[in-house]
Amino acid sequence: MTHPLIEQFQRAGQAQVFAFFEQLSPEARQRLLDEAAEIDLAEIERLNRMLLAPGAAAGVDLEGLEPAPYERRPEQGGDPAAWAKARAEGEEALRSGRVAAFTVAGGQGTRLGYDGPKGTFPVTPLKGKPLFQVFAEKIRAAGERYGQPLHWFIMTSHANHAATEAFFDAHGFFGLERGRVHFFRQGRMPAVDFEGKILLEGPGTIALSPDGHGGSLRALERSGSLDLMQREGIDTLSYFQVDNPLVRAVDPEFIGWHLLRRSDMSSKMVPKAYPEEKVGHFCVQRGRLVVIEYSDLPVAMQRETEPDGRLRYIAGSIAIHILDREFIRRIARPAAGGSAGSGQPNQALPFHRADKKVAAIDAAGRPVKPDRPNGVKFEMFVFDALPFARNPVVIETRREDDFSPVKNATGVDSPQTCRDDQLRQFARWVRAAGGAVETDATGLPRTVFEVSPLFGYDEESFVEAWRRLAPPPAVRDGLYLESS
Ligand code: UD2
Repeated sequence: MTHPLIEQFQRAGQAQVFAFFEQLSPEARQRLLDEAAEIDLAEIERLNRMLLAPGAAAGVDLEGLEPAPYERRPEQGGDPAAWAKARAEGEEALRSGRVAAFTVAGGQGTRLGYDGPKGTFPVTPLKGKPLFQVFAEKIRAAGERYGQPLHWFIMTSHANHAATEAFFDAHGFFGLERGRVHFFRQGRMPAVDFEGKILLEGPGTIALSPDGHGGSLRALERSGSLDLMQREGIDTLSYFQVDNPLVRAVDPEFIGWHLLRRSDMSSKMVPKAYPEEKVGHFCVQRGRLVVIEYSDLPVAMQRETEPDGRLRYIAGSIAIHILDREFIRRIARPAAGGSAGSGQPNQALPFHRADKKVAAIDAAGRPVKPDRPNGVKFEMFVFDALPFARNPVVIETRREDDFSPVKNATGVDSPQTCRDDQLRQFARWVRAAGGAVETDATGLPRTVFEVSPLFGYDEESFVEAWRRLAPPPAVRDGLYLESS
């Protein structure tokens, strides 16, 4: 049987994708053709050549790497007036409806071992609210505070799209206006074997997986989200990951720094907690801002210190960014956007190679159960857009205000550490408002209570709401501060 698409695959040396085609039902054939149509064969060939071929560049270019400068917080020696100005600018942008929130939620969450979209995972200490609800309430609260309800874009994957939409539906969109919550799927890439041959998961199924969070830029464009933003007068996107409930989903100071600097893409950093913390490192290379993943920075460099004992590569990336709409368009459509702007000839995000155990079938159609990597997945990272950004700005944030991800089932970055960090934050807020709460030496309260983002979603809004309570409640087990 011939078909133009099958012929294209044959010419590209990928005929094995259709090895079982004749045995498939008509519906299964169509499904396989649809999957195959998603694949850009020229792109796969280029990646095979660049990342797989013998002699392909191994490792990351570390030439001329320097630590990146960043804006210190006022309490760390930064200029209080500059931060106040940024805050005012960000608040004005929120009042004028220029800002939308954006969550990348297409990951597979394998490390957590949770079956279901990660955003549905319960995280809060008392109510067990799922991640999506925490973000929804923060976004709702910010909309109420600035008198302008926000749009929220959520990137899903093929695997979790329907379940994500159904979850929001079942929970009445957590009080958000349906018309302002926009779901779209990210793209997929096929896994290949070490010879660059596309792998099949089954006789009629290609081994496809999400194209990385960097795929969000393409997906925003393809899904029509950028056009929607434009129609709604939104030019600024607040980007965060689905695994981090502590994040200030829309942070006026951060937005303000980004806008005042006329930046294409801005980022938050935290000083690394210890040399080998698993975060990316903000660096400058040949005059451009780059993020070097922990796995790519030699341990000796991760441990390097300045004369005063501080870590040299101290700026850890916690995957919180602000992106300019037209910058996203330029990156998403490198050919069309081209060299306009920063004078870059090619602004497409690079792909990274990850060797993985891929569930696949062999040439005889038998399932292989790999016990070590048998294939390669290709992924894009959103921070690879930074070198293309004009005037990128990195600002410092307090870890305890912005970052406590849920990644692993136990140990570091687990539901337990995240729950404790939420409780510490609530306790700090109560104290800042003049209330009493008993804690241990790490600031962890001895009582389990919870603050809804609708009551207070940062220290300032919490203190205002607390002071309106007459009299303020005693902090005890089971206390839930719900709305102001
Ligand atoms: C990421 C960063 C790391 C640090 C850390 C902070 C990379 C390579 N590393 O590490 O430097 O900032 O986060 O928490 O990014 N996702 C998608 N689609 C995909 C893949 C991922 O939407 O195809 C989402 C995923 O749902 C999650 C986020 O991206 O919200 C992070 O993904 P991850 O868990 O793979 O990143 P991680 O922990 O390796």
